Amino acid sequence: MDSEEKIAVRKSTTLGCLIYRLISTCLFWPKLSALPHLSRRSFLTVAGLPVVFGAVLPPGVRLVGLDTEDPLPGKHPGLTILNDRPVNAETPPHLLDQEVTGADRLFVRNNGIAPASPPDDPSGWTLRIAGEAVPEPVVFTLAELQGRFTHRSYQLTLECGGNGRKEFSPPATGNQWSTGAVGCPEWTGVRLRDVLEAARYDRDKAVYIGYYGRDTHLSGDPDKVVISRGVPIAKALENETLIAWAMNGEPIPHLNGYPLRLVASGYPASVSGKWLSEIVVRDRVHDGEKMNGASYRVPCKPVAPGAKVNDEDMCIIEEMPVKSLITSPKTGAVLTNDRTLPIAGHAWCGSGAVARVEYSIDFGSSWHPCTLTRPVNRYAWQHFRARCTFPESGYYEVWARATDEAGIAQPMVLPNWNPRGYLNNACHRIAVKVV
Ligand SMILES: Nc1nc2c(c(=O)[nH]1)N[C@H]1C(S)=C(S)[C@@H](COP(=O)(O)O)O[C@H]1N2
Ligand SMILES: [Mo]
Repeated sequence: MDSEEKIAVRKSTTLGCLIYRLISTCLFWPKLSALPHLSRRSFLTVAGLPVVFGAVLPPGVRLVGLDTEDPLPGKHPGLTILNDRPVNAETPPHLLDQEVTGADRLFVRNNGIAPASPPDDPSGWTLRIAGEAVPEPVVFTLAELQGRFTHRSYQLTLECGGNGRKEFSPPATGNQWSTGAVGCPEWTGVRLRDVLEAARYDRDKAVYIGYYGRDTHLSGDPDKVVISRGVPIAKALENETLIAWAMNGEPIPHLNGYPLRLVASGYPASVSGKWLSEIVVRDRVHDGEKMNGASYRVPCKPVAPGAKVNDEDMCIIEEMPVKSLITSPKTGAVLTNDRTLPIAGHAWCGSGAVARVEYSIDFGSSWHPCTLTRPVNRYAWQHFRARCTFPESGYYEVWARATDEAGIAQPMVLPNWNPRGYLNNACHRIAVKVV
């Protein structure tokens, strides 16, 4: 997306916000009109100037000059906004060129509306543990979770199952993510396992867990669940499955689930419930919102692009496939005095580690090794580097390809078409001009 397009998106986003706010403020107008005396509007100023006709400004109309509200509070201005209601924004590759993703750079994927008034003091936030495989529901406050259980910190990669959806043909509905619905910050919290044990969950009955969060459905209906997904109990009990309150040592950004969220890395990030209020330990596969139909499910066996697939032939996505991203240089780099170019990026996969990353400058005819770090802990992304040498001036592409420990490599072209456009792990490519 060039900068002009981005401005257009920002503008329509702002307009969307404006209309939405206008409608919601109108709903509250009876309350405002009940106020005695003149509305404050007559005394409004904008940038130090009195709003001359402020007293007759229709209720609910926001002054354009005041419209400085940030659609992505706490986020880097370089994120690409895909949607503003619900908020969805992805991170361009070059902004992910940090070993540990900055909290301001982690993508945002909301299915509903984030809780309206995040608590200043979250210590009283509650998490309930319930479900068929828990003898008696138990409620913990955040302060109790923090006081009672051992704190753990891990770098954990989160990737939306729909990252890369944009490439699907025939296209898949949903956010048209390109490459940026991924990141790997450091998370701090307690092990879900420790908390489930404290709630005396039944090992023989437990099959799956499911989460609930405090966001609200787009319809505004308080009884409608936005999303309630989960993981098999074995995944829930892994050391790295956390109930987290911090990202990079600070409270989790509001848009990423402040003050408490689940982080179960390696699976599509949709299992990592935000604004976490409840975990149920189920005696069956969790059947919450977005566990069924085409949501986060793919055909159990490959199908032809565009095929219609019956519900019973769809399987829940579990481990994410091996993938990599070139984060430096930015695509479109121009080399002037030199024919060598250092490249860098990250590689990750949903289970085990990435065994190697290679790069190609001749459209995949030959591949050259990159250096690759070991993950600092399971599910942390790994970092690769290489120095490309170009034989002559002209247009090139640098392609990167990761291979997991099982020997499975990223495909060059879009793999396994599926109705909702999940799991695109095709190789990332950047353009380079050598002059
Ligand atoms: N409560 C709640 N949890 C949620 C979601 C949501 O909409 N509501 N979105 C899910 C999806 S689809 C993804 S990809 C991740 C995104 O996490 P992030 O916004 O922190 O990057 O959160 C998951 N957890
Ligand atoms: Mo997602």
